[in-house]
Amino acid sequence: MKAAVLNAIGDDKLELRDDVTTVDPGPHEVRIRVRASGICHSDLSAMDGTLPALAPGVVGHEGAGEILQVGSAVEHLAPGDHVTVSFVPPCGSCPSCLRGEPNLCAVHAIAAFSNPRFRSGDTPLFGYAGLGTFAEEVVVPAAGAIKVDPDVPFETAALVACGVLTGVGAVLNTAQVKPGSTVVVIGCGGVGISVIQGARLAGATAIVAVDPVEAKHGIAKRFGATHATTPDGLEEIKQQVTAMEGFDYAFDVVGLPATIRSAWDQARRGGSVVVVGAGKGDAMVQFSAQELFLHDKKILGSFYGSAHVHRDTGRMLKFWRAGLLDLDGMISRKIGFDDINEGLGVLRGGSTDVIRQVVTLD
Ligand code: CXF
Ligand code: ZN
Repeated sequence: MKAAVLNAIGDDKLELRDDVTTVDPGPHEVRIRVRASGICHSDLSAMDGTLPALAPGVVGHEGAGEILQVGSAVEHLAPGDHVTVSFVPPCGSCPSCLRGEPNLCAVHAIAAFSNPRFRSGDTPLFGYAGLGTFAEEVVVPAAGAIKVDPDVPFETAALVACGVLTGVGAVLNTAQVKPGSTVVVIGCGGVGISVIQGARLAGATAIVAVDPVEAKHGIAKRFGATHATTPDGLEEIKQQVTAMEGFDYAFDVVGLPATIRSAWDQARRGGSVVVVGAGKGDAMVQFSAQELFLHDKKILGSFYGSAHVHRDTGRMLKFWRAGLLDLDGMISRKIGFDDINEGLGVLRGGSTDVIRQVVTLD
């Protein structure tokens, strides 16, 4: 089958191969025919070493498709079921799962670092984040396949698997934004736009979108931002919107020390600073010992939108059906397998009008 292979960390291109195979599904695994895969910034972060990944491997972690085969112990899924895939399949019995934090379950996520589920000839290939959705088929733990209604387009479902759960989940689950709040969102890519949509859904009355690319401002407003600015104009808008008190919630959706620090500076005393952006392991952010206590701000990390993937995937799709989340409008480009490198280049270049590109694998 076809798969896009990252041969070495640091490569800026994937090798498009047609000789890749998957392992056979074990008793608790399923084989999925991938039908759509979003291109997420974390795929670039895997390639350039910002986020941990193993090479050689198949990239892509935001996908949806159809079940082809189920392992002998899998009872809740059957061939033909439509599913999204999760990069954190909840095991259901570890301390994180038992305390109601299945997004933090490390059981399958760690196993993925020692179990390559693809091969090319004699070479084992790892699936990025336990997935590898830039391939025609994947084999994943059954707990990481989430059934969706068959009328949901695969492209729409794919977006939920990473960007939408991460962004909307950060608002509804992590921050629990209250109606009437003021919100600032730093970074207007696919996840930032999901945060903006989540804030609108939660009833925020002011949503300020911040992005250095001015062409993103109109896009952000289309998804619910009430104001949009480059970083330079942010102080002035903060003054207008919050009378200089600062925002109730400040979301960093970039993951750089400067943007995380800016989120801190934009939050009011007692407000919440939510770190959604996936930053580097060695990038440090500075806070003074005094401001940490004096400002009483809550710094909240948000991994995978603090989501319960089996609860929240259906919840996001209900919002979509009710017209409360515009998922289809987030798909700016549909491209084929052969265009994956071009799509990665478009994302890397910070293209002005692209929210999400989706690779269709029919
Ligand atoms: C990432 C987090 C690290 C693993 C891959 C996905 N989140 C969003 O893109
Ligand atoms: Zn992602």
